[in-house]
Amino acid sequence: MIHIGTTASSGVLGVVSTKLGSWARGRALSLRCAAMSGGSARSLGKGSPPPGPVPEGVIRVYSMRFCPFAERTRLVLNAKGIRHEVININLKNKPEWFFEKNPLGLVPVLENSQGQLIYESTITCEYLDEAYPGKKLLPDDPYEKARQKMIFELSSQIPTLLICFLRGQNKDDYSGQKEQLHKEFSKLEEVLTNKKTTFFGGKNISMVDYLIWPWFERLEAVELIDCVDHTPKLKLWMEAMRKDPTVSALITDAKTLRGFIDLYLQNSPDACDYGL
Ligand SMILES: N[C@@H](CCC(=O)N[C@@H](CS)C(=O)NCC(=O)O)C(=O)O
Repeated sequence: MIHIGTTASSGVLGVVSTKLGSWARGRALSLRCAAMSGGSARSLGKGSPPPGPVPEGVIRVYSMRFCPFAERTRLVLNAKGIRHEVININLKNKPEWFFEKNPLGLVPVLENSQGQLIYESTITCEYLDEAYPGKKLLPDDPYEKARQKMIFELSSQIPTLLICFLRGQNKDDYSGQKEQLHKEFSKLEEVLTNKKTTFFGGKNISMVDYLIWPWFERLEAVELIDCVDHTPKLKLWMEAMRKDPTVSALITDAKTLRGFIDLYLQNSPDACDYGL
């Protein structure tokens, strides 16, 4: 476990682990280590010195505590128990050197000890699944893998719609936009209905669940949780997701998310460190 930055959270699973058996305790511990890998450190901004090389045996993720895209990468890192460190970036006051990590200036970015850089959340997740041993999150079977990717594509309008809501764009067409979101959720409901499984990839949680989840985590904060009222299977999926130890270790409560969102929309340089 490695800390970067000036603060780190206390273990969120500390209390839980005392009530569990040895296997579960070991699992909870590894999750706690992952959760404590610097994910709650203050962000680095303009003028901060570039971080040194990544130590051997560790992978670094440039992240931001509230970023749904970076959350995908962090979920995969934690689900696979990969030793990693987190460097949070102040996205409203980016360090100059950050563009050398990703010319697009976006998080997440992975950096390994060979200095290789990987950006774009879905690419980082697939890279981690392929490059690291342990639990495989994407199926080996080419058709099943393709199916996961198709389901992911079915969800691809959701981020844009939610971001529109957040920014208060098209306020005059609020109900039209909500209807659109309903339709997007219905597509996912149909998948779960046809598959007859709790998760999108089958009876166990897998890559596609982790990729889609961060948007559903934010529904309450953006006051759109009623958009799943007509999709009971999706609701059950959300419940099951919340119970997954990897997911629950990274959940941010709706009030904190709202606090961050308000500052972020005001372009406040304090947004990314909200609550620290
Ligand atoms: N397509 C990218 C999107 C990543 C993204 O938009 N990240 C946001 C934070 S949630 C960001 O870095 N924003 C900084 C900016 O827009 O300048 C991915 O999937 O990784």
